[in-house]
Amino acid sequence: MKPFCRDTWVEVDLDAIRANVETFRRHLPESTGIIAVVKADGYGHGAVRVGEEALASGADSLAVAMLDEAIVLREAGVQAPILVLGFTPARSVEIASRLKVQLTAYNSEWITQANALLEQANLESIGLHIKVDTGMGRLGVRTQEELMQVVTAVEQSSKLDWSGIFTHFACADEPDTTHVRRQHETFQTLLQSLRDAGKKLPMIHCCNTAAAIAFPEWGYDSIRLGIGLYGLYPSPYMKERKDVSLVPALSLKTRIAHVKTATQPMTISYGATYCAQPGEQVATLPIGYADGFSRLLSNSGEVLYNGSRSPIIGKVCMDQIMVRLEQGTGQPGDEIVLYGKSGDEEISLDEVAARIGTINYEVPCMLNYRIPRVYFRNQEEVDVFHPLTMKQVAQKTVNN
Ligand code: UAH
Repeated sequence: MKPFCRDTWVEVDLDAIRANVETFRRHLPESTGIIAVVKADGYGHGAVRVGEEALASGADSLAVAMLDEAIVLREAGVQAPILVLGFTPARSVEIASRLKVQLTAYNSEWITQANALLEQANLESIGLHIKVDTGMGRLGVRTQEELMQVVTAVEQSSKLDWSGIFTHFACADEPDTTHVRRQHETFQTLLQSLRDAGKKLPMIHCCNTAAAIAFPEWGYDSIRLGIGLYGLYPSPYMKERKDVSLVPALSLKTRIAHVKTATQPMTISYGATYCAQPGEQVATLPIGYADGFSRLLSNSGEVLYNGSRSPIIGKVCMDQIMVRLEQGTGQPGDEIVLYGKSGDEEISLDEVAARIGTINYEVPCMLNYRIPRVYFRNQEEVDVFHPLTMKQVAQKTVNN
């Protein structure tokens, strides 16, 4: 049975994930580990499959933004260490304990409350990573006093193990390194204050993809590899630097649903913002903004048909778009590449991001549960997961 009915799908190249982990492995000092960041369902690529591939390729552990994402990984059978990078309500520590998931902390009241809940329920202790805010202004302790308070609270608790300390950079992907260097210095000063107070430091980590590329010497015990895992650069500037060569893992494809040739002026889509002229061949494709294909691509984006570009005409609808096939030979069922390569042409996620005025991170994250993820290794399909039906519909080979 065909694993999904509508012919619109994401392809994820697991060999690209592997190659990207190996690239960072070579780029970093040997003593620096890799935490593969698979939050937001692996930046839209599928957290379980990508996480498994990253671990099999040399990553040591996984990180997600919220505990619910860690639950999904555990339920799928992932046994590697998982760290939640974001806020977890204290009431959920019992789940973290049962699933052996590490949490992030930055507040001594939270630590006391979490410890009490674990003691009451007589549960196993959990690992905590202390988050330090050195200039992101998001989560974390900011001063030596706050840090010492939190460390003391963790040390005094019977059910919380101090497993890590980390910070997150705001501007590591920019040519001006003033801000990132200042953040790193603040981090170093705070770490030193702990050493001076006689504390034995746990795992230290601060680099995201951009910092890992630009400052591999700041790797400490581990980096947190997000966007680079997926073969994307954190910014156009980071791409231009050419420090590492990454392989994009994701393509988005569909098949033509309907083809018509205008015999007289023919308006296209809501608002009739485009008028096809006689002779123009118009193809309707089954994807729309409800799939996470941005409406900002209306009358602006392009797709690839047989290796050449075709413009999106008219407004992107909820479930469909129309394109003008310049070759004029399209048939229902013909494959169209929305993101990715066709022949010598490529529509990169960077290109799409630039067109809609965002960053490449957002483009795959927008692709949602309506689109099945098809996984490839050695150019062969090895797995399909359809989030809409929550079904793992096919599994051929998973391990090399
Ligand atoms: C705390 C934290 C994040 O929120 C994200 C990442 C990964 O960033 P990149 O995708 O830029 O590598 C790491 N850490």
